[in-house]
Amino acid sequence: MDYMKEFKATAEKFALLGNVISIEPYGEGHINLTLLVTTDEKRYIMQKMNTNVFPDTVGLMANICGVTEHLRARGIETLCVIPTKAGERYLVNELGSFRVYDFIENTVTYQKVTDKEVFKNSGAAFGEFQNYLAEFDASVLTEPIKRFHDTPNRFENFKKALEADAFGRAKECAPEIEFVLSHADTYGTAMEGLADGTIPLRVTHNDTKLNNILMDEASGKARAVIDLDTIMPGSMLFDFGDSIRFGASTAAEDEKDLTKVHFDIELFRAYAEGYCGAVKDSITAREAELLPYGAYLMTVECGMRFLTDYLSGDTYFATKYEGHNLVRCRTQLKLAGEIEASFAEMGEIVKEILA
Ligand code: ADP
Ligand code: GN1
Ligand code: MG
Repeated sequence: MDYMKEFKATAEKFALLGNVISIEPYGEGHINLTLLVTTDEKRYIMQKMNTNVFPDTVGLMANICGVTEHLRARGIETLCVIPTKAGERYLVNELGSFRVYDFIENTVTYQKVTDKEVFKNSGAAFGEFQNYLAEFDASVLTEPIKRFHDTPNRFENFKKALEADAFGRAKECAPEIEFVLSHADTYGTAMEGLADGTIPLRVTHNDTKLNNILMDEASGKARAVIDLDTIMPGSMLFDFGDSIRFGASTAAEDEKDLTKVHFDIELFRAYAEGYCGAVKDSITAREAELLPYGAYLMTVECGMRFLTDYLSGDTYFATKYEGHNLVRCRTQLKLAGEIEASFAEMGEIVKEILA
């Protein structure tokens, strides 16, 4: 696709500095179409928002503007929404719904951990982000996706997709289906704890993978937490767990060679040091006890979601080839099994850190 031709007129509707000289696809997100827009003065990120996943664009952009204004007022670097020339937060035209952010320069996002220290820094940053959200008035937020980390509900959706088997793909994934079905009794703990009050309901990010944080190119310290679409009430277990799911693996989320995919307990330790160090004053004993479970839950849930999407014909996550979601599902289920087998050791590490 000629991205410049397709999206130039759209980009020019925003209050950009300079003239647009190029537009190209950017990053590795699975949900929005992310474009790097370069003008003769500076760079921007323009996103065609995924309105199937996030139908309430008004509420979504209000959440993002509310949270980023709260952060900016405290001197914390964050996404900066660039309005349209007409002063709107986003633009709807015949191509879709678009928003623009300043490009945060001199930063990198990692698709895989290459340095333990950088991963620890990301843990500290997501923990601090949790602290900032705790000060934020949750009553002004809308819930962009209902039941986002309600794993038992995800399991019900998985079973419906399996039952329908609309693309005849179930026969290719018997071991994965068996794994998800046989772990059914492990999915309820977080939702039960939130319902009975033994786990505090907090405002959380809910999508804390390593490529949703910008790290300073030079120092390896975190600069800004991004991808703020899923900020809503949730549990600390979700934020901690999702970072471990993605980052404490020895391979990429879509590695095809499963012999390369392992849960790395030393990466878990590094992240836990960063994260727990930041939230030590607010984390409850029950949350601390369940951090290893949170890592397992987010991993098995993500595996189940990739499998559901594969069975349903790949309509939710962006895929680059047929079978991409199944490849992703396999890495997640392998990791989930290894994490489950490491609960005792992980628990000791958390205890040591919080002692
Ligand atoms: P998705 O919801 O599809 O995951 P993201 O908002 O996470 O989309 O953006 C995809 C990628 O684009 C990020 O992982 C990051 O690499 C890059 N990115 C997004 N926003 C910015 C920004 N403001 N500055 C620099 N890079 C960004
Ligand atoms: C999606 O948007 P992105 O690519 O950062 C997904 C997460 C999954 C993740 C798996 C809104 O995150 O929930 O954990 O893919 N986001 C949404 O990599 O569904
Ligand atoms: Mg993202």
